[in-house]
Amino acid sequence: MVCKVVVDFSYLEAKLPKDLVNVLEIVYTHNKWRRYETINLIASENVMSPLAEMAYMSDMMHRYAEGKPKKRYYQGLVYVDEIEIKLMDVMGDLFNVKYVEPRAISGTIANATVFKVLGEYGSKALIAPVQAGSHVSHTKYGVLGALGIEHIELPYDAEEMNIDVDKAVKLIEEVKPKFIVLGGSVYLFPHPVKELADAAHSVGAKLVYDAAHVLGLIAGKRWRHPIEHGADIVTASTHKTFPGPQGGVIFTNDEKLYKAIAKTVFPVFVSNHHLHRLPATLVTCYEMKYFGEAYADQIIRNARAFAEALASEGFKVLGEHKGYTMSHQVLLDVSDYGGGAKIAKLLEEANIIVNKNLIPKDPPTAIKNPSGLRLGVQEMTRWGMKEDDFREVARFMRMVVEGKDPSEVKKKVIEFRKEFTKVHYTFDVDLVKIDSSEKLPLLW
Ligand code: DSN
Repeated sequence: MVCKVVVDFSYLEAKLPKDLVNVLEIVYTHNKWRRYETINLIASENVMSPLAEMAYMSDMMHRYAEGKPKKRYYQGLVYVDEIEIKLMDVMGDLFNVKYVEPRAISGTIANATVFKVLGEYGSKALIAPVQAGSHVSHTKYGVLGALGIEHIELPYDAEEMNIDVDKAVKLIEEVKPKFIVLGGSVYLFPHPVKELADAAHSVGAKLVYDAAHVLGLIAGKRWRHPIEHGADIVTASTHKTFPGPQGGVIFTNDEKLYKAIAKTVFPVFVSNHHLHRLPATLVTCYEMKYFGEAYADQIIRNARAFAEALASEGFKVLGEHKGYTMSHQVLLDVSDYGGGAKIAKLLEEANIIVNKNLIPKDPPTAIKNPSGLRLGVQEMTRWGMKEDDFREVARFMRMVVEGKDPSEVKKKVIEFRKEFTKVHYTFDVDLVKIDSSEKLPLLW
């Protein structure tokens, strides 16, 4: 696909009200900036391939499909049903699981569904601690709290940067929770699924693993499969290391749990499930079937190389004693440079997009100006970057923290980014050939 299109705004201005053209200009400017001129290191984002985007931009986005395939409350869904059934099959094969529930429209809705199935008002749940990366939906501040389920944190081992297994097993035996939640949003090393699943099952509890961030690494066989290690249910979103459209999904091998999940996602948390994401998710499943291992492999290599390069450039990179990272993420302590809020803003001025993040040494109250930055390599890997390219990104980042004018670094970033305009790890087809002389008013 030809990615860059010259949009003829003077043509649009002649045809449309000015305010409307302004809307299109804002979208166009966003697309140009975020898609082609920035180095995106937000660990929870990615881009779809042009193929998946083509499948996404369909009439299905206008339709309603409450209920399960072939048992809908609306007519007109013959082809939606075909896609949804196929998606459940193909995703089940890709992830080697029996039951796939694709109707959760986000990772948070997937978690809400599962927590409601497993707990009730007043139940207890043991949750990975914030330092070990739990997501807000796992906590008393998010859907867990909204459901009235008691949030009890698992103990943390600062040296291992992970859950303290011995203390966690004791706590599970003592509390006898309804369920335990592992996985999350900020973690470098795999959580101890097997050890805690055994302990959970011995007291009749279920283990839920939130694989939102690592779903693509699991598909590419570069991250321990939570269900193969004893988790009862996996929840995830479909747009981080798994580079599909924004959405959620739930997996299990337990028929009884699956039936309860399917009855809860609709009608409790979702009515319509945003149908256009289903064919795009299916296209992404096929991409991950054929290219997922190579993609996940390069993500892991890039994350390690990036961490090492950042350390060589003088950054405090967390996890050195454990090889820095086993995921797509790298965590920095930038407190010496003025903290995460200040550095994230400066980097944005240089067209390097990151998010400030709490790191284990921070109190939860430091959320507005934590010590850390969370960096993810998955999107830039999809745009084709390799280890040496990430070494260059580390150099750009050093220039910024050492006081070089961010607008000067921005020029270098825009130039550097011109090498990476094609989505990799997908099928090589030209979907649209655009002759720039036609001046098509496309926005991407
Ligand atoms: N907030 C997202 C993240 O950045 O990890 C997850 O929903």
